[in-house]
Amino acid sequence: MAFVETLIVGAGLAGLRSLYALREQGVSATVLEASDEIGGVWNHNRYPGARCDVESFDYSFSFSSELEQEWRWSERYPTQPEILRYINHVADRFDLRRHVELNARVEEAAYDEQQALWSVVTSDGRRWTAKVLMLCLGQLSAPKTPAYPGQDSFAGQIIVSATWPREAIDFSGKRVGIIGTGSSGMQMTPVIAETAEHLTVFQRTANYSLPAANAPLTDEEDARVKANYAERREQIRNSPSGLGFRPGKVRTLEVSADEREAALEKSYHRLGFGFALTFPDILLDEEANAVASEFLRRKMGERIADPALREKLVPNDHGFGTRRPSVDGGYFEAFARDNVDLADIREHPIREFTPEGIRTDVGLHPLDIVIFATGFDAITGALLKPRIVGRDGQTLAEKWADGPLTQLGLATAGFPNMVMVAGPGSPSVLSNVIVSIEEQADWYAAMIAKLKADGIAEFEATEAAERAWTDYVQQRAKETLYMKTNSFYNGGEVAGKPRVFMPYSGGVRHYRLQLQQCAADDYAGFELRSAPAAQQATKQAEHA
Ligand code: N01
Repeated sequence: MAFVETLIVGAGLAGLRSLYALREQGVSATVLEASDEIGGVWNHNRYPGARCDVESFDYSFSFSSELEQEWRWSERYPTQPEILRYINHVADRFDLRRHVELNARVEEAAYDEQQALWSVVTSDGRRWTAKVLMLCLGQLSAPKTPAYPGQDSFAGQIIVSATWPREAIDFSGKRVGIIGTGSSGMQMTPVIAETAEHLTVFQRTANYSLPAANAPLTDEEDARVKANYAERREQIRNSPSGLGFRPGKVRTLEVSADEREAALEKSYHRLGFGFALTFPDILLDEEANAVASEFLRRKMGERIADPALREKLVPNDHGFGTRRPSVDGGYFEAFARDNVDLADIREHPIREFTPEGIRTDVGLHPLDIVIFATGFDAITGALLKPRIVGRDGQTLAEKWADGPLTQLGLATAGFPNMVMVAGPGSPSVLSNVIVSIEEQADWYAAMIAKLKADGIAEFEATEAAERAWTDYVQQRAKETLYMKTNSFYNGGEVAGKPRVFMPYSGGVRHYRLQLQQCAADDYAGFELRSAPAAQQATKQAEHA
């Protein structure tokens, strides 16, 4: 049984960055990774067209100016292979790999209250013990796949976008079906359409999307950004979602219709996700949101020539931004091709799979390959996959049965010496997640090193603090339009999941200030104990 000061679970961006931060603070750490490769979601989501919709310069680590200067991104929005190369480069460049155990899927982590130690078992029976357990499991990493009647009888191939096979799939001569029209489905559609004999996109909910305006990065642009990288990073850290965009100052309806149109037009072409910040109230006020939504509907409509198709592909059941919009590279245009069709499964649901394909109530779609681009059990899904047992034998799944409870998105009461990165109660999916990861990783590393130096055996979020923070997260969400629509922000993506708003919507800057304040107040909201609570209780009982 190997002992390590901190055991990190997951070798994606969060796990590797946390490992680096801990090592810098002199804390030993090992990362357990289920896969045979590092990279997390960027290792698994290898579907054609997979790409990040945050700009390359900003979807990267800021902890090393040498790294920033050395690495050359090739496009404005990085592809999955390029991000995976970057992650591998970082692992080698900073000698992180030797602290990563691959093929180590954590089945169970249990807290020994007397020893204040986490004991972790992987699926192949290996065991580790650690003072601190750090969960870096991802927010969109537990794939959600439907189970249709007859699915097993399908004679063709079923592929899940989030666990895409490593070997190349040849779509030529194949009839392909994609189920799901979130970012994954929208990204892969135009790419697969180019080679497939026929492509059917099965849409349940139409999604907002902006054109990606992707382009190769020129040497001039690369040099310009690298000359002022520190300034750019500062701007990013102080922008609401960690993307560098500052919200406009004037409210939507305070300007004339012409000015409004001009402002929306400008951000539509230049900003990608910044579109939501053209005016400060687009995600806060229904009237403002209706204006932005209408503008985007018109823009999407202009990309679809066929009026019947336009009616179906343009969303009309929710406001822009209340669900995660997409940034696409030719999604709507793909439907103009002769080999691409839309199947509206809201109107005509999928009844069953047959050996030949998918049957809806209007007939059979003959298919050779079906792709599930059906998303994830978001934010809590991956955290609840392993059996995590805290004090008094309580599991994390039991503790969070009515929704996640966290002190500052960091930790939960009853699970001492356990923290999570980019989990519920933190900006996570509402931010450029690398910004959130770096913020938390450095904060945790400083905290763990300090508590070690101070001889603290156990730290634990208090119930009062986690209740207060979780209520505050809900209250901030109520100031927005995010609860108006079912989405993976609020548990609406999985039947039976508690409907609570999970990410913190107050922005990365405000979140950072909260973390700083917590540390300055001697880790307010946490109990710090020089000996484990259980040992203290035993001693008290002996002396009684
Ligand atoms: O998943 P999603 P995703 N039958 O949940 C449909 C990040 N990401 O993998 O809305 C039929 O958005 C579902 O329909 P509905 C990014 O944060 C980023 O696409 O439930 N359909 C929806 O259309 C993104 O937002 C990038 O009615 C079913 C789709 O599947 C997040 O990951 C790229 C269904 C799921 O959409 C998730 O994106 C990719 C069923 N049973 C992902 N179940 C970039 O950076 C679900 N659906 C660009």
